[in-house]
Amino acid sequence: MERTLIIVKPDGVQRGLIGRVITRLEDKGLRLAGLKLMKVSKELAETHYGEHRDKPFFGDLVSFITSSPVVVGVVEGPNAVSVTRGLVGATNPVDATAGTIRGDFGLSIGMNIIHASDAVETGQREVGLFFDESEIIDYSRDIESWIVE
Ligand code: 3AN
Repeated sequence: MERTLIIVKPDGVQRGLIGRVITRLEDKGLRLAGLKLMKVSKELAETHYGEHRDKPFFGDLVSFITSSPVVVGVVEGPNAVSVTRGLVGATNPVDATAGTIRGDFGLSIGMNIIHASDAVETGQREVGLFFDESEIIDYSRDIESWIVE
Protein backbone atom coordinates (compact mmCIF):
# COMPACT_ATOMS: atom_id res chain seq x y z
CA MET A 1 0.00 0.00 0.00
CA GLU A 2 1.46 3.34 -1.05
CA ARG A 3 2.00 6.12 1.51
CA THR A 4 2.33 9.87 1.13
CA LEU A 5 2.82 12.81 3.48
CA ILE A 6 0.44 15.73 3.59
CA ILE A 7 0.89 18.98 5.49
CA VAL A 8 -2.00 21.36 6.06
CA LYS A 9 0.17 24.47 6.06
CA PRO A 10 -0.10 27.41 8.50
CA ASP A 11 -2.57 29.25 6.24
CA GLY A 12 -4.84 26.19 6.11
CA VAL A 13 -4.80 25.82 9.90
CA GLN A 14 -5.29 29.56 10.54
CA ARG A 15 -8.19 29.69 8.08
CA GLY A 16 -9.96 26.74 9.70
CA LEU A 17 -9.59 24.48 6.66
CA ILE A 18 -8.15 21.39 8.40
CA GLY A 19 -11.43 19.49 8.34
CA ARG A 20 -12.35 20.40 4.78
CA VAL A 21 -8.93 19.45 3.43
CA ILE A 22 -8.90 16.11 5.21
CA THR A 23 -12.50 15.42 4.21
CA ARG A 24 -11.50 15.62 0.55
CA LEU A 25 -8.86 12.93 1.06
CA GLU A 26 -11.30 10.74 2.98
CA ASP A 27 -14.05 11.30 0.43
CA LYS A 28 -11.72 9.91 -2.24
CA GLY A 29 -11.32 6.73 -0.18
CA LEU A 30 -7.79 7.38 1.06
CA ARG A 31 -7.02 6.29 4.64
CA LEU A 32 -5.17 8.23 7.32
CA ALA A 33 -2.47 6.15 8.99
CA GLY A 34 -1.05 9.03 11.06
CA LEU A 35 -2.20 12.54 11.99
CA LYS A 36 -0.92 15.27 14.31
CA LEU A 37 -0.86 19.01 14.99
CA MET A 38 2.69 20.31 15.39
CA LYS A 39 5.02 23.28 15.07
CA VAL A 40 7.73 22.68 12.49
CA SER A 41 11.24 23.55 13.70
CA LYS A 42 13.62 25.56 11.50
CA GLU A 43 15.88 22.48 11.20
CA LEU A 44 13.04 20.21 10.09
CA ALA A 45 11.77 22.84 7.62
CA GLU A 46 15.22 23.23 6.06
CA THR A 47 15.58 19.46 5.70
CA HIS A 48 12.07 19.01 4.32
CA TYR A 49 12.52 21.78 1.73
CA GLY A 50 16.20 20.88 1.09
CA GLU A 51 15.71 20.56 -2.67
CA HIS A 52 14.72 24.26 -2.78
CA ARG A 53 17.76 25.47 -0.78
CA ASP A 54 19.15 27.47 -3.72
CA LYS A 55 15.83 29.02 -4.75
CA PRO A 56 15.19 32.71 -4.02
CA PHE A 57 12.03 31.88 -2.07
CA PHE A 58 13.74 29.33 0.26
CA GLY A 59 13.98 31.71 3.22
CA ASP A 60 10.32 32.71 2.92
CA LEU A 61 9.31 29.06 2.59
CA VAL A 62 11.08 28.12 5.82
CA SER A 63 9.79 31.13 7.77
CA PHE A 64 6.24 30.53 6.57
CA ILE A 65 6.07 26.82 7.42
CA THR A 66 7.55 27.53 10.89
CA SER A 67 5.32 30.56 11.56
CA SER A 68 2.29 28.77 13.01
CA PRO A 69 1.14 25.18 13.64
CA VAL A 70 0.56 22.72 10.83
CA VAL A 71 -1.29 19.42 10.62
CA VAL A 72 0.75 16.55 9.20
CA GLY A 73 -0.75 13.32 7.99
CA VAL A 74 0.29 9.98 6.55
CA VAL A 75 -2.15 9.08 3.80
CA GLU A 76 -2.45 5.55 2.43
CA GLY A 77 -4.13 4.01 -0.56
CA PRO A 78 -3.54 2.62 -4.05
CA ASN A 79 -1.38 5.20 -5.89
CA ALA A 80 -1.71 7.47 -2.84
CA VAL A 81 1.05 9.84 -4.05
CA SER A 82 -0.38 10.67 -7.47
CA VAL A 83 -4.01 10.50 -6.33
CA THR A 84 -3.29 12.99 -3.52
CA ARG A 85 -1.36 15.31 -5.84
CA GLY A 86 -4.36 15.27 -8.16
CA LEU A 87 -6.68 16.29 -5.32
CA VAL A 88 -4.21 19.02 -4.24
CA GLY A 89 -3.83 20.69 -7.67
CA ALA A 90 -1.15 22.85 -9.28
CA THR A 91 1.50 24.59 -7.16
CA ASN A 92 0.15 28.06 -7.94
CA PRO A 93 -3.49 28.23 -6.75
CA VAL A 94 -4.18 30.82 -9.46
CA ASP A 95 -3.51 28.09 -12.06
CA ALA A 96 -4.99 25.20 -10.09
CA THR A 97 -8.12 23.66 -11.55
CA ALA A 98 -11.40 24.35 -9.77
CA GLY A 99 -12.34 21.27 -7.79
CA THR A 100 -8.82 20.78 -6.46
CA ILE A 101 -7.91 21.92 -2.93
CA ARG A 102 -5.61 24.72 -4.14
CA GLY A 103 -8.00 25.58 -6.97
CA ASP A 104 -10.89 26.02 -4.56
CA PHE A 105 -9.21 27.58 -1.53
CA GLY A 106 -6.12 29.58 -2.57
CA LEU A 107 -4.90 32.64 -4.43
CA SER A 108 -1.20 32.83 -3.53
CA ILE A 109 1.72 30.52 -4.37
CA GLY A 110 3.32 31.12 -0.99
CA MET A 111 0.10 30.26 0.83
CA ASN A 112 -1.16 27.25 -1.08
CA ILE A 113 -2.80 25.48 1.88
CA ILE A 114 -1.37 22.00 1.56
CA HIS A 115 1.84 20.13 0.82
CA ALA A 116 1.78 16.63 -0.64
CA SER A 117 4.80 14.47 -1.53
CA ASP A 118 5.63 14.53 -5.25
CA ALA A 119 6.91 10.94 -5.75
CA VAL A 120 6.82 7.56 -4.01
CA GLU A 121 10.44 7.85 -2.76
CA THR A 122 9.80 11.42 -1.60
CA GLY A 123 6.74 10.19 0.29
CA GLN A 124 8.81 7.56 2.12
CA ARG A 125 11.48 10.12 3.01
CA GLU A 126 8.99 12.78 4.15
CA VAL A 127 6.90 10.37 6.23
CA GLY A 128 10.14 9.36 7.98
CA LEU A 129 11.03 13.00 8.64
CA PHE A 130 7.74 13.88 10.32
CA PHE A 131 6.63 10.61 11.97
CA ASP A 132 8.10 7.98 14.25
CA GLU A 133 7.13 4.49 13.14
CA SER A 134 5.21 4.18 16.45
CA GLU A 135 2.92 7.06 15.39
CA ILE A 136 1.81 5.26 12.23
CA ILE A 137 -1.06 2.84 12.67
CA ASP A 138 -1.57 -0.19 10.47
CA TYR A 139 -5.30 -0.94 10.35
CA SER A 140 -8.10 -1.43 7.92
CA ARG A 141 -11.59 0.06 7.87
CA ASP A 142 -14.72 -2.04 7.51
CA ILE A 143 -15.64 -0.02 4.42
CA GLU A 144 -12.36 -0.83 2.62
CA SER A 145 -13.85 -3.62 0.48
CA TRP A 146 -16.37 -1.10 -0.91
CA ILE A 147 -13.59 1.27 -1.99
CA VAL A 148 -10.80 -0.94 -3.34
CA GLU A 149 -11.52 -4.08 -5.38
P1 3AN B 1 4.50 21.62 -4.72
O1 3AN B 1 4.15 21.97 -3.28
O2 3AN B 1 3.32 21.81 -5.64
O3 3AN B 1 5.16 20.28 -4.86
P2 3AN B 1 7.16 22.76 -5.09
O4 3AN B 1 7.71 21.53 -4.42
O5 3AN B 1 7.69 23.14 -6.44
O6 3AN B 1 5.57 22.71 -5.18
O7 3AN B 1 7.39 24.00 -4.13
C1 3AN B 1 7.32 23.84 -2.75
C2 3AN B 1 6.63 25.05 -2.17
O8 3AN B 1 7.41 26.18 -2.42
C3 3AN B 1 5.27 25.32 -2.79
N1 3AN B 1 4.21 24.57 -2.17
C4 3AN B 1 5.13 26.81 -2.59
O9 3AN B 1 4.59 27.09 -1.30
C5 3AN B 1 6.57 27.31 -2.65
N2 3AN B 1 6.91 27.85 -3.95
C6 3AN B 1 7.12 27.17 -5.09
N3 3AN B 1 7.42 28.01 -6.09
C7 3AN B 1 7.40 29.26 -5.57
C8 3AN B 1 7.63 30.56 -6.07
N4 3AN B 1 7.95 30.75 -7.35
N5 3AN B 1 7.51 31.60 -5.23
C9 3AN B 1 7.21 31.42 -3.93
N6 3AN B 1 6.98 30.22 -3.38
C10 3AN B 1 7.07 29.14 -4.18
